Amino acid sequence: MWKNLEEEVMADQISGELQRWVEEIAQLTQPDSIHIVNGSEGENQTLLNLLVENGTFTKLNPEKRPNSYLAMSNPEDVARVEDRTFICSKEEIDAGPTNNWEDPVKMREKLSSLFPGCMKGRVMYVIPFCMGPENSPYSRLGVEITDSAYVVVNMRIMTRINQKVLERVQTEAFVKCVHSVGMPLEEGQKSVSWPCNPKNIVITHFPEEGEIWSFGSGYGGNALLSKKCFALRIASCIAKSQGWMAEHMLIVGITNPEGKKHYIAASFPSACGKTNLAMLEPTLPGWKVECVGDDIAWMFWNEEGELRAVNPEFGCFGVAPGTSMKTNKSAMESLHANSFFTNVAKTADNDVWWEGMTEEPPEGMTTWLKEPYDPASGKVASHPNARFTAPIQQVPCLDSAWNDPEGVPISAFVFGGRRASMMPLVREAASWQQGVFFGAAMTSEMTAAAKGTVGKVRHDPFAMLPFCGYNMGDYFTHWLSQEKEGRKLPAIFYVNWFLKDEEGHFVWPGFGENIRALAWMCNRIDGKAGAVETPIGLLPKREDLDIPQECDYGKLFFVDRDKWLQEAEDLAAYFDLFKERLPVALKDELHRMSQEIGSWTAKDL
Ligand code: TSX
Ligand code: MN
Repeated sequence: MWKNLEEEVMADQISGELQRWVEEIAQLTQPDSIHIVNGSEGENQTLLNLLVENGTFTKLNPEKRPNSYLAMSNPEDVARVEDRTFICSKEEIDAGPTNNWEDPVKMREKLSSLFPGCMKGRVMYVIPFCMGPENSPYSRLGVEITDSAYVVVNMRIMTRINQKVLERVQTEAFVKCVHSVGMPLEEGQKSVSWPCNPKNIVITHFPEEGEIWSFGSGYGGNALLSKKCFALRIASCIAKSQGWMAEHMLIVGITNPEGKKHYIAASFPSACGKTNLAMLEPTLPGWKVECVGDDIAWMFWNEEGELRAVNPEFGCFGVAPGTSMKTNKSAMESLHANSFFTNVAKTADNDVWWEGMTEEPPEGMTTWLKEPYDPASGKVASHPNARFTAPIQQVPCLDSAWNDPEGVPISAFVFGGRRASMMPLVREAASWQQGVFFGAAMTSEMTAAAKGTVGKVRHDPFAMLPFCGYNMGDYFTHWLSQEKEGRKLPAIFYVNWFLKDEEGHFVWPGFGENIRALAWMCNRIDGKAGAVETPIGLLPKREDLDIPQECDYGKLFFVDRDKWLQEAEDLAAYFDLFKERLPVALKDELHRMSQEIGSWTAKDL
């Protein structure tokens, strides 16, 4: 039964624990055949042809977008499903109040009802992958077993897959990832273009074993297990026990006109334009922003006490709608070829389109639901969570150190959120403890892009709410514990690009103009810019922040006492969720802030 697409014998290809585990999963899932993925060009082309043959992929117009493909998913399989995502630690308290917990024994029983025979009639692919630069002390290995060829070709863009990595996973430790679309085929039954099993979706993590099992979905973070499941949920658990950090952060290098460079890592909840910031085109002359990563950062302290960051990923899996030459030229250019698109619209000339790409939709499109597009219908052409998959090496503003095995040194963390009022444009934490408080207190107003009530404020500490693999209270403690003798602690900032005036107009131009706030941060790190102490942190001195003429400093930095007292009350209630696992330091920070705001009178900034 051991054969791959070329009918070779599997036992000749893999050995050790990998072989034992692959055999075990094959016994369980009963695939027709097994293919060990090596990442070669030829193998990739074979899979792409197969995906076109099966109707999963449509090849896009090679004149417009060479070597690129479009997939339309099952309409019931379009996003991550947080209510079917589980952390199965032995003790419920170790998953914490913000995760779904299930008893690992019970969950294994549930998996035993789902996985037997689930790959019948399909090929089982074994994908060895490396997260982070190869030959780096900071990289980690994984192997994903999947019955989805779509997953294989996407993983080939998103992670490092090659012969060398295949050899390494036979002798080195790796995270075990098992994935099935959950749709076995009867003898002679033909598959559908997007196989899945929406009613039985479950994405489950065993942090103590370092294992991930995912069933029923072929989409994004549910199926590309390297990303949210491994690089964030499981890696956050490993990082906690090994003293490093796995964060939901972009990484950029910012160079000032004198040529001095600082790397920053920044986290934002969804719908705040994180990918746009990762590829920012600065409007201030002489400033440069270069991209190391757009989603995840793994960070480690080196012997010199520097915090070094690597991007564990090898590609970008970004939200397409809203991406345009105006909002993100770099992203648009990185998609010119060798890219995949999922749930965007198809144009009459076999290219792609999504809401926001151009002001006017082109004529004669097919929507993500495979229907003719009618602009008068009021229905969208692309799904709001439609995605592009693009190789990171195609990002034009890619930083020269993007693949450095030693990582890049982090000078600052930036947290942010979308708030129409009261959160100033930018502020700096006066201490590490206050900075951790900033992260723990992160909030964002929901937009129409996500489900939920538009405008409702949602807590999303460190933008890790759905991605922390253990108790969030312990995660706060882990952040606080980074403050140690001999370490060059990064500065911590909090930004809000989304302030509005009384008429509901944005008071900050955002996008490339955000470099002005980033420049103030760099100047603060270099000791070249002043700040004013307030109860909510350090605000830029008027003369030290270069804002556009049409902007009003007073509107960008007004500290509304009543609103902040309300915010403090709300935060206290949120923090109560974590009970005895909430570090006292955060309670202290909140208490101090409330006290100071209560007796604060706005001084001239
Ligand atoms: O990504 C955004 N960023 C970060 C850019 C580096 N967006 C898009 C968010 C949706 C994902 C923004 N939207 C930003 C921003 O800084 N700011 C805004 C709000 C805004 C929208 C439109 C305008 C101004 C601000 N238009 C004009 O001023 C003409
Ligand atoms: Mn993300």
